[in-house]
Amino acid sequence: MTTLTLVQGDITRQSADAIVNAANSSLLGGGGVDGAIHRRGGPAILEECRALRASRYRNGLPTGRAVATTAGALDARWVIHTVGPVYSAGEDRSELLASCYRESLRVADELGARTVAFPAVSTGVYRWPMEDAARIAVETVRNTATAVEEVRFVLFDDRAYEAFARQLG
Ligand code: AR6
Repeated sequence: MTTLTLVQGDITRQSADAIVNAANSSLLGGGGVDGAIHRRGGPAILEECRALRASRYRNGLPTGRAVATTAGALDARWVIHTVGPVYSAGEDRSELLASCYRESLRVADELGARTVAFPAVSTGVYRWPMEDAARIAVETVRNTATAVEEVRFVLFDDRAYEAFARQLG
């Protein structure tokens, strides 16, 4: 049984077995959550990301997939990097966003993580409407079989927190 919880705040301040990063395919960092995770987690994370780019993901990590690295100086054992889709009004990319949550939980299960903290993937730079992103996130986690005991959504602002709270009911 997986418990879904909500927290408002900075995901880099969370204590969890795994912290999910809203990365991009390059795995080499960026703004938003990604920038914050690399800043606070320190260079060990980027080092492992570079090694992944030189081996398993020469062409980058595809959208909707997930891969784990060390969490460096964060209060976690692993960072799970996932690549959300850029929102498109003309094309339904919901399945790719759902895949980010499913794949991250699959990686978490492989690692044996019991608590996993997620940001609202794709809702920043990638412009996914918050209400819809919250629905996809919550529905997908509820419908995924996993040994993870707690999935914690860590929302940066009131608007995001309230959108996820409405979905949790
Ligand atoms: N903790 C929790 N949530 C945060 C934090 C934080 N420290 N910082 C931002 N958010 P984004 P994306 C929220 O843009 O849309 C990067 O450059 C933010 O308010 O981080 O998936 C990557 O390298 C928003 O609700 O990720 C990619 O190029 C949510 O986290 C691209 O952005 C996601 O915003 C990925 O874009």
